[in-house]
Amino acid sequence: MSATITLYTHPWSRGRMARWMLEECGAAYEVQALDYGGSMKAPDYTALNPMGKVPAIRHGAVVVTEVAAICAYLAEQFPERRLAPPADSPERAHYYRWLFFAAGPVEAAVTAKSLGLLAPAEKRAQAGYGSYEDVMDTLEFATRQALARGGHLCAQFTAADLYLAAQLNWGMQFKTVEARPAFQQYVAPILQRPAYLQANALDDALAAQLKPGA
Ligand SMILES: N[C@@H](CCC(=O)N[C@@H](CS)C(=O)NCC(=O)O)C(=O)O
Repeated sequence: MSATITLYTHPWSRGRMARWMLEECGAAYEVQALDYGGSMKAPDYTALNPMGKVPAIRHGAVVVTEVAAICAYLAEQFPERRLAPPADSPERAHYYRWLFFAAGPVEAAVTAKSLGLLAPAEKRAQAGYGSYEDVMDTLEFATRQALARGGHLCAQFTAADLYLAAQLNWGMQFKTVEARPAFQQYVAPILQRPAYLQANALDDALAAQLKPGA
């Protein structure tokens, strides 16, 4: 792993998930903290991510945006960390299934719920997430299955657990995800991982350095 990795982030953002993944990988990386509405929307950053959002990573010549994609990419760049099931293993199916479910229907339903913009009952067939309740029930199915097999979505901890646990934890804190017992039991041990604690400590320290409102 020779090329430099740069993490573009804000300490109070989804960038926390990307940093957690970098810590899980044991990656050496530089951090570029951007401010909301300022450097995040400046031309030198929108040239990398036209969305003007964080996180993004630059790794040598490539740029990766979208937290789930960053997690999947890094898992493949650091195979020795075993953060994705082997490509030829049936476990890979669970990995893809729940990683994409979390990045798609979960993210969309939770955001829609928090904005009061959930699809009305007669339009649910057109919404990828269907209904908020169906998404919660499917998450209950996934987390119960994970708990029954040792606490993880696949045979071992993977980037899919990192991403789902981070989303559930964030959502339960902000009350956009119901605090169901299965969610709490699934998330609690994952949040004890040393890489999670280290990433949070680094982002808390970064937040303390930022000027108010940045
Ligand atoms: N789909 C993106 C969402 C990124 C996102 O919305 N980031 C927020 C911070 S959590 C952001 O940068 N907002 C600033 C803005 O839109 O101006 C991902 O998963 O990475």
